[in-house]
Amino acid sequence: MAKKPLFVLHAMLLIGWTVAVSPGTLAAQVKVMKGVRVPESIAVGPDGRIYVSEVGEYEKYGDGAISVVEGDEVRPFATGLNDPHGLDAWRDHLFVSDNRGQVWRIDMKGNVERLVDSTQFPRKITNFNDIEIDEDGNVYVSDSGDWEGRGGAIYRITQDGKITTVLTDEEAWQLVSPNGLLMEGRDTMLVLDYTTGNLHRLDLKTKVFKKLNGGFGAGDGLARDARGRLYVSDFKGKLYVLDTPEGKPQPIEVKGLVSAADITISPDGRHLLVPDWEGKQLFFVPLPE
Ligand SMILES: [Ca+2]
Ligand SMILES: [Ca+2]
Repeated sequence: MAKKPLFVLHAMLLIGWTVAVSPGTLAAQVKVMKGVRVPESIAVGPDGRIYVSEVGEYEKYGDGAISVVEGDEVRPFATGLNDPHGLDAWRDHLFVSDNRGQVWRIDMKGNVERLVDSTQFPRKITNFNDIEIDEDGNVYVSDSGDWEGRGGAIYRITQDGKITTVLTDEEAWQLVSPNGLLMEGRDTMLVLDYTTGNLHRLDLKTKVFKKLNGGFGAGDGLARDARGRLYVSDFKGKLYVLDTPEGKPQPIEVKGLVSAADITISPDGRHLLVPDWEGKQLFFVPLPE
């Protein structure tokens, strides 16, 4: 009887070792959902389900949607949007920044209401990108600018549609193409830049804008897990994990990932959800140990 358990243990260790080092086996652990209509952002809704913004054809109005992941399918939930980008939830609504210059508020029945439109902003709108919402329901939107180094801005929008300019490229020259936004407590926010690949911390009270890290290529999305680790996506198809915003970025290799857009953590807290814009697919990547 003594020998058999020893043999079983040995076999289990071998299997464990194989799983841990074989790239093929690791790739199989990453779940992929294909046939998504140009996904940009992914978020967990007020009901705990996974929602994704689908741009459809870029620069085409009316064909964008927010869809919901149900089992192995991605089904339309709210339609008639333009080029929906950043997606986030607050209380019982989803909020979407639309690249064509709108911010949409969507209830849990899929009814779409326009919170604000481009004409209401104090500056010319160029490319609305990410969205982030603080605990009071203030909606922050990044405008990534005209892709030629001008027009970058971050705005704050209240739940009744009042708009405040938080920071512009005229106030901080390092704000070139702000994309991913992530709150850090009440008064500071992380800002990831698409053109420079730099990560900054913005003090929302003093407007101090400080570089923390860099080298993130076409920086797109930011996410934080329950352990406080930071995840950064590069639209050129790379993912990184950092223990702190100032820490050393560790790459996460995902086979077949083409362009990683705006990421989030899954409802079970165990996966990084990655919309792949050019690959038209969603990746469920297990978090590192
Ligand atoms: Ca579209
Ligand atoms: Ca984005």
